[in-house]
Amino acid sequence: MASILVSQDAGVLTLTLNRPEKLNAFNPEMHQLLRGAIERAADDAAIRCVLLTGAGRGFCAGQDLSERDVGGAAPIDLSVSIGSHYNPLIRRLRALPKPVVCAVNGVAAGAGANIALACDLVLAARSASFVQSFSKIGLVPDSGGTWFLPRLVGKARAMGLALLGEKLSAEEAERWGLIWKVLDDGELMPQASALAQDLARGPTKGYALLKKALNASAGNSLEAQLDLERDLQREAGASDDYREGVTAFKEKRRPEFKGR
Ligand code: LHQ
Repeated sequence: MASILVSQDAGVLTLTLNRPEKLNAFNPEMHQLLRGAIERAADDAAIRCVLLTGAGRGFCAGQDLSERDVGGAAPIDLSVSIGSHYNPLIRRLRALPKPVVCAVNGVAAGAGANIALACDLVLAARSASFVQSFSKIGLVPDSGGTWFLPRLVGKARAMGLALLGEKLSAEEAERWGLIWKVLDDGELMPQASALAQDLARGPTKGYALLKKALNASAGNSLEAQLDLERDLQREAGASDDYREGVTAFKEKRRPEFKGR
């Protein structure tokens, strides 16, 4: 069985992490397949939204620990897999010029939690949970965790999550503003797919630009952000979809966006 399942429908590329017996923990093959699928999403204009989820009862338990041999005399250099796999994945998700919806179907732990947080809209099943499990094995939150957490929930909660490594329920995650929405378990995939399909019918170019603006804002002054908004709006205003949006508004009909 492939460790990533890929399917394409109605402009949505659905990627399912598929090592359910390991709660979809990452091994090198899974990284490689996910990388290929995200590159395909970037290159193919027919794909206008990506939906990421997991098979079985977990979303993703981070790095596969059963593949780590920590018994040798020399320590393992963890920066190698971070540099070659995890960091490029986070950068690729953030830079993808299309919305990425994450449907967290079960526990999201370690890098698995932070990969979810790197997506643009995070939905979670009511039974799902988020765990910064790194401290339980003596590690530091990675895959952007130390960047996303304080920005999403504030320093106090970020520090609590990181130090204690306790499970945060999906409902609490929603209340804290860590994720977009919690849904009943049976509703997660139907609603996530419907949302992804809605986004795939949207003004993809405009979405790419607004994603760029929001992702840049954490590192910008208001002055710099105002300049960036001006420049991105110039680009958005030159899109076919802006023309279609205004025309449809005046004609009192639904717009038919082409994504460019
Ligand atoms: C697993 C795993 C797993 C293998 C559950 N591996 N089998 C990046 C780069 C470089 C280096 C280091 O790290 C990183 C990033 C990271 O992600 S580090 C953090 C790695 N992940 C963890 O520490 C999480 C470890 N897992 C857990 O704490 C628990 O399994 C969670 C909280 C995720 C779920 O707990 P439960 O619902 O009680 O399930 P379980 O523990 O019974 O797990 C079910 C099965 O999945 C079990 O196998 P078994 O054969 O006994 O049924 C686990 O061994 C396996 N599994 N996580 N990461």
